[in-house]
This record gives sequence, C-alpha cells and structure tokens, in this order.
Amino acid sequence: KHKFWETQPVGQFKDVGDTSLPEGPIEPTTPLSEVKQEPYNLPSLYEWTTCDIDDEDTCTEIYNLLTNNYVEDDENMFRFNYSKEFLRWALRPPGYFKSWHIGVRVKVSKKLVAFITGVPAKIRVRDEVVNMAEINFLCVHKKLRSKRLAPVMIKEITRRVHLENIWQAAYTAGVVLPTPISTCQYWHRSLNPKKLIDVGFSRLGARMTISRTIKLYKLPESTVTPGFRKMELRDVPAVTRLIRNYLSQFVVAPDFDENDVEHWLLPTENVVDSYLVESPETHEVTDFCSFYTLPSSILGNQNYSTLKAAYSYYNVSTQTPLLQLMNDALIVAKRKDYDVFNALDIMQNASFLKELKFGPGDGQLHYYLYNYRIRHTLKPSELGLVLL
Ligand code: MYA
Ligand code: JJ1
Repeated sequence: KHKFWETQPVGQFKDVGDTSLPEGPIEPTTPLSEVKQEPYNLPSLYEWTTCDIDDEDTCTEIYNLLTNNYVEDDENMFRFNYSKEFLRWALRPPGYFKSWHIGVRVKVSKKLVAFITGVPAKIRVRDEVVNMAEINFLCVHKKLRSKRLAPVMIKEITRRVHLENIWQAAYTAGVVLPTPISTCQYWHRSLNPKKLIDVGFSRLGARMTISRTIKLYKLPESTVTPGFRKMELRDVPAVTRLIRNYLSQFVVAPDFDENDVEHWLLPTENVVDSYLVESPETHEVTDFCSFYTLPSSILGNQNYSTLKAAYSYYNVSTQTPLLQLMNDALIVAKRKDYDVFNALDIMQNASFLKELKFGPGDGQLHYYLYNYRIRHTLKPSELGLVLL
C-alpha cells in the first residue's frame, strides 16, 4: 500500500501495538563516509536547485509555487498562503543550512516546480534531546502530481540532512502515513463571523441568525490582564526560562535556548506575535502567549480573496489562568483584524477551546518522527511541539 514509506525507517502499521520494540532510533547512525555523495536522480526533464531564500527573485518563485500549489482543505475552498517574510523567518533559524532548501526546476525553462525544506531543531523525546531536522513545505506543482516525485525529494533531503550528521526528523501532514506519533484536531474561533460565513469557512448554526452569531463572538476592545504587553528583546532570558520550564512537562517538545527564543518568539510584524504578563509588583514575567500569521487564499469567491488567520503557537500560564490569557490573545487578534484564530488540541489547549467558543474543524494534523520509534501513540496533550 505504501510502496515508498514501507522502505523507510519509520514506525510501520504492522508494528503498531507491538510493545516489545524499543523506543529510540530505528536504524543506527552510519559513518558519514557511507552517505551517498551525489544527489538522487530526477526524471531527465528536471534538475535540483538549492534555493537562496535571501535572493528576492528566488523567494518570489517559492512564494508563487506555494501560493498556487500548496495545502488545501478537503473541499478545495482554501489554500495556505504563507507570506515571503514568513518563509524567510521559517527557513532561517539559528544554525540553518542553505543546502536544506531544495527546489526542482524544469531543465529547459528553469521554472520552479517542486520544493522541500528542512531546518535544524533540538527536540526532546522524554529524557533524550535529539538533533533533528524539521521538514516542511513539501510541494509538487499540480501538473506534476502522482509521478513519484515526492519520494525522490524526501530521499534527497534525507541525504542532505545525513551529510550534516543528523539522523532524525520531525514533520506533520494532513494525510495519514506510516505512522503518526499523534493525531491532533484543528479548532477554530470565529473573530469575523460574517465574513467566515460569506466565504464558506463556517456555517450559520441551527436556530441562529447572523446578528445573534455576531453577538455570540463579540470580544472586548482591550485586554483585561494587568501587565499584559508585547514581548521585547530584553525579555528573551526570562521568556526562555519560562518556556523551557513549561515545555519540560510534554513527551515531545523543542529544547529552546535563548537564540531559539529570540528567533522563534520575538515579535516579527505580520509573522509572529508574542505577548507576556509582567507582574506589576515584582516585574517578573509570569505568563506568555503567541500566535503566528498564516493567511489562506479563498478560492473562487467574488467578494473576498484572503482569509486572515492567526494560529496559536506557544502559550505558558503560571499566574494568569490560561483561559484569561488566551482570551486576551483573541482580543489582540481581533483588534489586529484577523478573521479567525486557529488552534490544535495539543499542550493544554483543550482546557480553553470550548469555553472560549472554538469549534472543531474538519481538518486533522498528524505528527511524525523519522527514524525514531515511540512505543505508544501519544495523546495530543502530550505534545509540546508546534510546526509551522
Ligand atoms: S506536509 C505538506 C505536504 N504538501 C502538500 O500537501 C501540498 C499539496 N500536495 C502536494 O504538493 C503533493 O501532493 C505532495 C505529494 C508533494 C504532498 N508527506 O510524488 P507522489 C507520499 C510525506 O506520486 P504527489 C509537509 O510538508 C505518498 O504516501 N509523504 O505524490 C511535510 C506516496 O508514498 P507511498 C507524502 O501527490 C512533509 C508518495 O508520497 C505526503 O505528486 C514531510 C507519492 O508520491 C506528505 N505530505 O506529491 C515529508 N503526501 O506510496 C517526509 C504524499 O509510500 C519527511 N506522500 O504511500 C521525512 C523525513 C525526511 C528527513 C529525514 C532526515 C533524517
Ligand atoms: O480550516 C479548516 N477547515 C475549516 C474550513 C472548512 C471548509 C470546508 N472544507 C473549518 N471550518 C469550520 C469552522 C467553524 C467555526 C465556528 C465553530 C465551528 C467550526 O473546519 C481545516 C482545519 O480544520 N484546514 C484544512 O483542512 C487545511 C489542511 C490541514 C492539514 C494541514 C497540513 C499541514 C502541513 C504541515 O506541514
């Protein structure tokens, strides 16, 4: 059934529930000299390209490929529309490798027709911190689908990750592959219910009118938590301590240092928003919340072309109830004109979703590890990792 994935060092469906298999690497690390030195062969019309994301023209080509060919919902009404600034942020964290930003071009025309990326990350699984690659933005042009290009791209990025002496990876997908470490549910909180209904993102509930719906989702103009403010550069040490301590409770989570926190959590306009609570008395940073900006193109609507969505990122509550903290995040997102606030049921998110009027979506997100076995499937609440 999975001709490619059956050949890879990933958990296989036949092994699900086999408690005799040990946790950890599935195949041993091989000497670097045994890693294939030449790229894998592509069909003869195509060639590899290493993408220079600093280059404005290359960035535009990647943006255009993804804008027209990346992930859609199951009814093909919406398509992720990552911005160029977002892509530059997502692809250049501390210690990134340019060689992991891989494109495929048509030899004759040089048109970019496929893409896959990796970025390095230290990810803790129970007590082990493992150097991994986070794989994302796998995309094959719509006209080149089902030609088995994806397996070649996955093998090539695996080779280039191995060349950096890294042997594990983490990735997420909307499709079921061998085999998820966890399956998570998307939840959605309407901020602009009229637009969401107009574009078919949501439907009017039973016995509901548009004006009752607008009233239901209404939010205050300003945040309620004293000391709630935007994160600044000077907060990096305190936020790092707060988030490291918080993430230590999850089975799988990133192992962030101050450089990672500066890159991944310091606010970047239209990319990532982060807020914290500084105690008015002690000036300690006690709580934190963040979201990233990922619009979707609305396919074939007369009146609207984009849906402005905020995605819940890392949130930490020690003094402010998580419910109140996330309500403040909703207030901020509403004030910034987002149409919807999305979240997965990972970490402690299940504790606020229903109460803050999120509803379950029709999409799921499956989490995977490459070359690392987990003995039992994890509950979403055991995951402390957000991939973009
Ligand atoms: S998830 C986002 C994926 N992108 C999209 O959904 C965008 C829209 N779709 C497309 O562009 C294409 O449909 C893609 C497949 C490119 C997805 N992850 O070439 P094919 C398997 C992994 O004929 P196409 C993200 O970015 C499929 O099961 N495998 O198919 C994370 C089949 O294998 P098998 C996938 O439709 C990516 C084979 O590919 C996915 O033309 C993580 C068919 O190939 C998928 N999302 O192209 C990648 N979809 O026969 C893995 C299909 O065995 C990283 N397939 O079932 C692994 C770690 C690598 C590094 C390791 C380092 C140590
Ligand atoms: O956004 C998603 N679904 C929306 C739109 C559905 C449109 C028809 N298919 C949805 N809306 C209902 C909202 C409603 C608001 C009021 C309360 C009740 C709920 O359900 C879904 C997620 O639910 N998104 C997708 O399907 C996009 C793909 C998800 C997989 C992502 C793979 C990522 C790759 C990672 O690298």
